[in-house]
Amino acid sequence: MESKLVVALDLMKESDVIEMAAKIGSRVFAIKLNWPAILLSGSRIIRDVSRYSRVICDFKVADIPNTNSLITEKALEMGAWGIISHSFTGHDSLRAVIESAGDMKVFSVVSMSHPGSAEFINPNTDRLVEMSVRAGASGFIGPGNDPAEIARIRKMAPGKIIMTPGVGAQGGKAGDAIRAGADLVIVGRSVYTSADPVKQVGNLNMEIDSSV
Ligand code: OMP
Repeated sequence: MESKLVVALDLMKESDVIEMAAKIGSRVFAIKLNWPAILLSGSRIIRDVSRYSRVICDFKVADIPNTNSLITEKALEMGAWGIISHSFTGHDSLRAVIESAGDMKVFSVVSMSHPGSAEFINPNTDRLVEMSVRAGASGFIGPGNDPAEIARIRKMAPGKIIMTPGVGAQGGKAGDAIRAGADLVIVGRSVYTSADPVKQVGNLNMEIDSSV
């Protein structure tokens, strides 16, 4: 069975990212790169990590349509498989990401895993889901540490890919997220700070497989 695990490599050293990607790349669905890795290494790290696994660019794109297009075109040029965009900036902004994404999947953030998400994002989750479906997003980011919320988003958007961070260091369990309807589970610290990341990936893959 293909892995449903996405590992977030929020490491601050280029050689650490590449070393970890080489170790775990063939055992995961994708590797997610966020600003920590990109700011230190430059966008070429997207291409370098793509040698080992699909890459999802977690840029949380959140700007006017023109700027969003420029950011998305860069991710596409560097060979990313997917990109994460905010959606609270509105239909035109998200649409610019989708129109510039080529073959890349676009994941729209509709609910987050940290407590502050309750202030502004969560009260608008349903509207964000509806608008993202209308704009043509491939899927969503939802909170892996809140299975009930994943289940709600699943019902609102059948057929879309739900990717869920918040597992491990933020308290969620991979199996719970999958049972609630997640397609892919994002895990960062509990893999890359583990004494044996390859074993940890194996354990998470087993937990996920036994929950499907
Ligand atoms: P760990 O908490 O170390 O497992 O990392 C989680 C990863 O998922 C980090 O790269 C976060 O930036 C990202 N993330 C969240 O933690 N919460 C969210 O609501 C959304 C994301 C994300 O979009 O990936």
